[in-house]
Amino acid sequence: MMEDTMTYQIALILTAGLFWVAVAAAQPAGFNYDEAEVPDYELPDPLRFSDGSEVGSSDAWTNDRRPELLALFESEVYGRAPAAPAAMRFEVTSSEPYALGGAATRKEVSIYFSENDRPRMDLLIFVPNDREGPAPAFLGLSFYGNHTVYSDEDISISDQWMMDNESMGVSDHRATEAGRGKRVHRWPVSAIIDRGYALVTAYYGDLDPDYDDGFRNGVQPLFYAAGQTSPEADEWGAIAAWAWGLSRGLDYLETDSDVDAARVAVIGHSRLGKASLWAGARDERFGLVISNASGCGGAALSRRRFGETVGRINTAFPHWFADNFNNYSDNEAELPVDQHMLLSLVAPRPLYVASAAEDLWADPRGEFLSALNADPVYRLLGTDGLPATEMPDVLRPVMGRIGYHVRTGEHDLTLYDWQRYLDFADLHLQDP
Ligand code: GTR
Repeated sequence: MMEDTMTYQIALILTAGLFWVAVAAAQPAGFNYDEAEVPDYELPDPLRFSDGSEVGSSDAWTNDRRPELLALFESEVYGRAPAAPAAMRFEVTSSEPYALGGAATRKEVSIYFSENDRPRMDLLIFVPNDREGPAPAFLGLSFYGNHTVYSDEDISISDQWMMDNESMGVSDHRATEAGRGKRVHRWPVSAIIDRGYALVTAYYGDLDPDYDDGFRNGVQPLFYAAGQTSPEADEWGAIAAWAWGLSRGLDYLETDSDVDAARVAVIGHSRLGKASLWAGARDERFGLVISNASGCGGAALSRRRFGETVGRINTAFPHWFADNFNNYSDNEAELPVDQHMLLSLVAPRPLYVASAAEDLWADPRGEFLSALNADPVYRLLGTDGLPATEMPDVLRPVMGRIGYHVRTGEHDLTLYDWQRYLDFADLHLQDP
């Protein structure tokens, strides 16, 4: 009997071990997925100025340290971006008051950035009909466009460049009818509406197509100085353009009386989680900021050598960051910042960071540690920060002014994640 139990336990341990070997094998090869192999590293202190002096008060943080860090992330990581163009204008192009069987009003709104038709950002908006006053909202970009978010056949299909993907109905870099509703699992519209929130989305390629096009398309050329043909080394790459677009979405929402622009949560998954964090860090109008599996260049610490690295991300995606970020490829210790400082820039506003246990490429522990190392800034500003000192087990969310969970499964944005974000929004965005 004893022996049987022992055999059983050994079998369990072996199975678990084999499972994690398989999980690691499913990640890009040649990178570290072994906790024991993470070299020592030292994080820069958000509560010390670049000259080494201490940030002793919330005023010193807000007036001096926060701007110092923001400028460093601009020049060294994502690149500087301009203000909204003077020519920006909005046009409501459709409105359906009986969407979702009458539960929501569905609208489409185009944001024009100049007198020209393109570039242009097309918003898809669902607002709950059962509400008192303007609704709080979630705002996020999608990978394959508005028509993938919900299956209604009158949602417009983007005609912009798109990453080829047969299962999303994209061929020859164009979306087709076949993609309608193909991403509903990432956008649980009814669940969001039922909880009293609006949902606002747009296609990220409206801002900047996700390939290395030499910045000829997208929004950057609108702002080139005479003779300029690509961004300077400290100017915006694609992530900053996506983040900029999120702020333009919020500009529109400030004019829409169905939505409470002071209660907008900005959300994004993966590369779009990097964009939602950068949008939330720069633009203090966002009332809540959510990073879903944003990984390297998002919530995960760059100095912690686990999963994706700065060198690899700069090589695989040369158009994502400011050119200056290349200076830190395989040279992370020289970065004047690390990603816990990006999270700190959101303080004291509510921030949620989420990981998935099998998503080793994004370094779940590195994402948790980043949130933990942002906590002192939240506390200096008089909030409760992250109510955890150790990484919680899977499916054990923790929620203070900073929230964190790691769920089971792979790199994705799931209903479980959304339910936690809705719980977190209930804590912080209701009855302001
Ligand atoms: C990967 C990239 C990640 C993450 C992901 C995604 O290839 O290495 O940093 O952004 O793409 O956006 O799905």
